[in-house]
Amino acid sequence: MHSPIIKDLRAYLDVLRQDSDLLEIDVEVDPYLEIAEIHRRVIAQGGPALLFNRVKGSRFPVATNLFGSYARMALALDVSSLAQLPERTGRLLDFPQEAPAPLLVQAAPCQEVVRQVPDLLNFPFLKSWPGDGGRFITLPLVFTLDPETGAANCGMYRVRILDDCQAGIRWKQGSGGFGHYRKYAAAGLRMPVAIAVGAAPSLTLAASLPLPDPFDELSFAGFLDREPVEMVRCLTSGLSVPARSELVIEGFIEPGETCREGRFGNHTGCYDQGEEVPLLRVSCITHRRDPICQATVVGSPPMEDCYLAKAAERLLLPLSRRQCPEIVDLTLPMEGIFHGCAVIAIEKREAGQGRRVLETLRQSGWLRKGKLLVVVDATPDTELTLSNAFWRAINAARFPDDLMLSEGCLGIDATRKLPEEGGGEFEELRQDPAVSSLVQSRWREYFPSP
Ligand SMILES: Cc1cc2nc3c(=O)[nH]c(=O)nc-3n(C[C@H](O)[C@H](O)[C@H](O)COP(=O)(O)O)c2cc1C
Ligand SMILES: [Mn+2]
Repeated sequence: MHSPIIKDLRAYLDVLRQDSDLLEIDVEVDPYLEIAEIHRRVIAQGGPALLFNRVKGSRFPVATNLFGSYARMALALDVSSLAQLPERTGRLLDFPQEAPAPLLVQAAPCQEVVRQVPDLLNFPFLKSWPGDGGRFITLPLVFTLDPETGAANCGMYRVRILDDCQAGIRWKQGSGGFGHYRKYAAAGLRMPVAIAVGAAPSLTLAASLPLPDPFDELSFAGFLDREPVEMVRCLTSGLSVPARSELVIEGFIEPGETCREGRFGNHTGCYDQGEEVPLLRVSCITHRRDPICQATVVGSPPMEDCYLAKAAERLLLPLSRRQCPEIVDLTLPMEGIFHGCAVIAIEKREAGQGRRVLETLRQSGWLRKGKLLVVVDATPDTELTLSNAFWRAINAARFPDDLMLSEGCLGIDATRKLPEEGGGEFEELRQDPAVSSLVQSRWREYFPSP
């Protein structure tokens, strides 16, 4: 017994509408800065998802802030709370065969309209900050293939619009897209790329997840949806894209061709200066008859991407538990921008365990690039909050003994130290149960109601 599956962006918009968590704005707004500023103010007030129906210079609407709260992130993944997510990935780890392979279909909504002559500038992509180099696709699903194995990758890498038929793709070193790109470049081959905009929430989230092998984004999204993702062949390349997406940009990267992509106002609160990135030459654009362009605005936290990160945190926790079974919970502070910072609560039983967890997490897995990793003791019956973790950490860590400084990362073993680690005895503060129940039963005597 499940609610209907959210198969695409518009199905999700309907769910938001029913939940009265979508605000439609019908006056004309400008995709240059104005939409971003409205979005920023709404998210700061904990406001609803936004659908801008009349966007200056384009026939197509823009949807933003669709994931910008805990409630919406849960709604998007069809759970009543994000706390239910670890169980879902736990199940996937136990039964990987339950992740359905994507399904290739013949006819697709995303190909209702075909534009042989690319006209990127007719679409309402946003410029968010005054110093941004131009307009960007901020929630793109970038599809590539490994030229050696044929394996597909879907990653979220921002795309800079250069003109009607050219764009820059900024996939960082270490990302799936970059790995593919390097292989095409080394072989001197042109690289097909397809960019989907506006897809089912499960797919959008999967594109942003640092999923380790052997999980791929499409099967993972299919697993979350309990249904295979429907894919369709691109018209100008051998790639496949989600059939129910709103808009697809197909193109190629010619060997050696790059462009400058920045500047871009980022979640550090400052502009990325931008770098030389591969140049995408668009071969065609396809879309639904009435495509809705999903976008987000990046800036100082908490912004919408922070809630994607919180969902990622819950979904990836079981992976860390596989690495280190003593891990009970972990939390990624929003200020750490995704996995920049993690507080990891462990059940400590033996000397050196805190340091070993740090070493393991640094070696491999989705937290390996964290800048600040803090291991604390798990507190039974209390949720791992930042305040709680900070209190534990600042009191239990000994400096510099518990610091582990390595290239790019500060690890802190803030677990309480056992006697063999040079620590003292410790005993949790706990009231005498007899006194506790006495006070409980006499409460009315101390504070009689008037
Ligand atoms: C809103 C948003 C924007 C992002 N922008 C970029 C980006 O421009 N470049 C990049 O390499 N990663 C970016 N990421 C992070 C990647 O999506 C993330 O690392 C993901 O794991 C990439 O998929 P991959 O593991 O298949 O490479 C962004 C994530 C989000 C949520
Ligand atoms: Mn990947």
